[in-house]
Amino acid sequence: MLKDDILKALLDAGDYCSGQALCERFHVTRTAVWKAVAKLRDEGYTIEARQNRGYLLRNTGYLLSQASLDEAFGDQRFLKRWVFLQQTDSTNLEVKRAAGEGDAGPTLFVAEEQTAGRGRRGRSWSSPPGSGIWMSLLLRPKLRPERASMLTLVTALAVTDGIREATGLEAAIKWPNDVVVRGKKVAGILTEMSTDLDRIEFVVIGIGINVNTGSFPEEIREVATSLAIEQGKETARTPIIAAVWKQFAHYEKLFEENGSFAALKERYEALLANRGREVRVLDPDGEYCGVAEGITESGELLVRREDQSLTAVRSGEVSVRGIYGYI
Ligand code: BTX
Repeated sequence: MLKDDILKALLDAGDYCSGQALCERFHVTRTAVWKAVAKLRDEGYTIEARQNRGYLLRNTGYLLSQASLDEAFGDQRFLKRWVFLQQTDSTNLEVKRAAGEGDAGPTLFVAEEQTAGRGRRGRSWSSPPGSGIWMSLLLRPKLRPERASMLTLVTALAVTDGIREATGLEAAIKWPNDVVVRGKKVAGILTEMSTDLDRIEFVVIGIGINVNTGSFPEEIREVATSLAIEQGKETARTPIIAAVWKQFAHYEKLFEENGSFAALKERYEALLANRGREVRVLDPDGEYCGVAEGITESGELLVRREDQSLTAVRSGEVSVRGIYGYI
């Protein structure tokens, strides 16, 4: 196909390729070249076009592929399988389909683009190609269903430490399921589960990380950021993916061995952006304010209210938001 030939020519050139040279080389019109470039951009390739110079393929080292995942996961033992997809509706849905077909897990799906990326309570998650990490894990943990929500906390810890390890940025956790850098959301976690009577059939752990995103849709511009915006430079995604799952394997093992969050609590609280700050708890029975003091061993957020009483806020029951700014 013309687009594959053009991709190869741009990769080989490593520099600008004039549109005219591409036309002559492949015996096609300028419009055909332009259309092929548009298709490649749709697939997530960043291709710059400059008058008089032609086309330039950017960040070739930053592309995701099955081969780059194979290399990243070659010597780890936690994941049994990992699958790269150029495009999907949602990697959480990929996991559910795989689980329905009997996949034993742990299996990871990573997509370059999601057309129906989702957040909690039916909210949408912006997942354009070429810039982020959109991935979900299929896990069949031996946990009681009421403990499954703690996996969101384990994951937040893994994502935060993974980002810190891979980039050096001071990422922090906004309880329960966001990771923030300088008060803006850089990653989100969506944990879902399927139960069979009183047993977990499988858990889906979905993670979205904004890596090389340069700008966001209007409606999330105020709250969202990316690793590239915070670091002032673009970065390869596979080392971040590898760091997150390395951290996850470590923390999940500690969590499973203890059957509680006890061994993870200290590290979690050290990374907790809410800690010591005023928070507003949007409880369905009435909103209240307080200061977040930390978490309990079952993962609830401890909030000291104005009357000095201590309330343990359960995950999923409420949203917590700082009064000043987003955190
Ligand atoms: P959440 O419900 O906490 O956050 C969703 C909200 O975050 C949206 O309503 C919007 O305001 C904001 N938002 C949307 N897109 C972005 C973005 N790219 N960056 C920052 N803020 C954004 C958080 O839900 C859970 C998100 C999980 C996403 C992963 S991606 C892989 C997997 N597949 C899938 O469909 N979802 C998960």
